Amino acid sequence: IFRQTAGVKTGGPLYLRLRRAIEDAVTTGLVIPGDALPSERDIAATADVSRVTVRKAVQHLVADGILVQRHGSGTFVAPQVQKVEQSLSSLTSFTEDMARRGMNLTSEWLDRGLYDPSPEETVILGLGSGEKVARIARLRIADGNPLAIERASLAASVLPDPDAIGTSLYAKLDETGHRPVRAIQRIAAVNLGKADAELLDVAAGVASLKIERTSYLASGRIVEFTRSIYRGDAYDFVAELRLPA
Ligand code: 16G
Repeated sequence: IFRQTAGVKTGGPLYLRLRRAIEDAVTTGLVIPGDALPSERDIAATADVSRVTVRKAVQHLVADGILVQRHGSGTFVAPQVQKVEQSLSSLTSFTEDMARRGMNLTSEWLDRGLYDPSPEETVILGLGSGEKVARIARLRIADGNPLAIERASLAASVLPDPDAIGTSLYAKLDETGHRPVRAIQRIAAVNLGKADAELLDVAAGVASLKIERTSYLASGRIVEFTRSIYRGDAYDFVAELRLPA
């Protein structure tokens, strides 16, 4: 790969050509996720460019989520995630979304339990005095790729035993007659902090999507307040727009 860029004097900045060569190698499967990149010095020698050029190309690829740097062990080809197209017009659960796509879903528990609510949770969920909040936080993984971190808060009266959720929160809520029928969802761009980036297996600072979902029961009561971080390189959110009536 690196030799392709050596000795070529035309065609734009060297670091961009090196970057393109590495990106092409990933896209065409010449190198695969988990492969280690040679050292900066070796790449510089093979490609006949300076180490500064190599560093710049690598930095760009890390920021794009194509490579990942692990402290002390080097630079690797990052897991490549096939983009998920997600409709913004139906109120579905993660489990249902993945099942429809034939993807294999696993979740890693980050937290679950009953807690004293924060003032924000008390207000949003309309908690009675002394009522606890059920918090469940999960890393959601599809076909082995971490796609999202979801942190949900529900009234303890709705979810008295957060440990009893199987794989799907919505399936559990369905069982107990608390499945939401409507939700307001807010999406904003954020750059990943270090801890979340590590969980999602991408570089800190990579663009991602912060999603807040407030879900309602038919009675109008808010049943769920969830803050999620979705990988920006893994999702396309799609909405159908119509002329205003
Ligand atoms: C979706 C929802 C999340 C909900 C979860 C339930 C977004 C951004 N989030 O991922 O609010 O808690 O589904 O999924 O869409 P589950 O039934 O698989 O646990």
